[in-house]
Amino acid sequence: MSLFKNFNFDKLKNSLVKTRTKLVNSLNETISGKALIEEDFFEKLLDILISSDMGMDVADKIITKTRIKLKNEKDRTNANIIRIVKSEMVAIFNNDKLIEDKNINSSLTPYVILVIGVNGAGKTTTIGKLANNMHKSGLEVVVGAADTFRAAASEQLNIWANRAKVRIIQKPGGDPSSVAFEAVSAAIKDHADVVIIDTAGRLHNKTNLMIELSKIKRVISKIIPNAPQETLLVLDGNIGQNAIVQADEFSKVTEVTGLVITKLDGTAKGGVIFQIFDKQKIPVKYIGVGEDIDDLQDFDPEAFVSAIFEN
Ligand SMILES: Nc1nc2c(ncn2[C@@H]2O[C@H](COP(=O)(O)OP(=O)(O)OP(=O)(O)O)[C@@H](O)[C@H]2O)c(=O)[nH]1
Ligand SMILES: [Mg+2]
Repeated sequence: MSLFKNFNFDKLKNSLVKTRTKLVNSLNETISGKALIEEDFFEKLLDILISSDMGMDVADKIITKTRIKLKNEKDRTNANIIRIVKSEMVAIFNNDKLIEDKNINSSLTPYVILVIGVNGAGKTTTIGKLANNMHKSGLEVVVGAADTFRAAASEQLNIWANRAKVRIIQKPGGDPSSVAFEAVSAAIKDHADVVIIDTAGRLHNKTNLMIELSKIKRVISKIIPNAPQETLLVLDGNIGQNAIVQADEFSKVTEVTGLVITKLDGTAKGGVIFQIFDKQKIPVKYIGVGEDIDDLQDFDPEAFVSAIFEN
């Protein structure tokens, strides 16, 4: 039984138009008409990479490695430089330990996914899209509306659950952990494959957040000892550096096993995904490329880099 694969290169390319326009146009301006690489080329390249929010460390890593590789290259054409830069961008994501297995081990079912993140990051929307993708790939999904803080939150998830044609467990005004408990119990009873639990983004402080998340986790693990098997942190791709701060904060509060970067369609700073990964070393599992139900894709570094460069 494998999790869905939702991937559409054209859609990805279209969603990254702002990031691409900024990065590729500046790059073309920098290299056009130059037969040989000049020293200041690398400085300009550094600026270009930083301007897409890749961050100084990542940009520096890419350039240092590109320079080293170029020393042994006979082909010093612009096309070849770009090829090396692209491969070094992809290499940022290379980490053997982080090669993820998206297969669900049937002995672990239901596979419980807890979704966390600040207010407005895109948690509920991501759950709707994820539930839809999984349902379409033949998995039985239950979603739990454990964001009981806001009356409209449950209704919003309900709309997504209807669209995705999956079951929802909700208890507006109730205790988040009891919703989580009921969602997992219902999934076991229904022999469902996956449970996805929505949580509130608005928590007054870190202590509250920690208490609530650990309570949810404790309650779930009473039913399934190794659950939740996945804790996805949803980060808004538009917020640049703040996403790093949020990832740090949430990692202090609870173990985060995967990242979802949303709203990449609205930003010219799509490079932030490199920086987040480089700093956190947590696999980026999915990316949000729009507001529609089909707009959640598997993250593939190679495709992502190609989509940034292809016109
Ligand atoms: N363009 C775009 N918009 C997105 C994406 N993901 C989410 N959104 C929008 O972001 C807004 C907030 O999304 P929600 O899913 O409600 O965010 P949330 O994290 O559940 O928010 P709270 O429940 O208030 O904590 C909505 O208007 C979504 O349509 C995306 O990938 N692209
Ligand atoms: Mg929500």
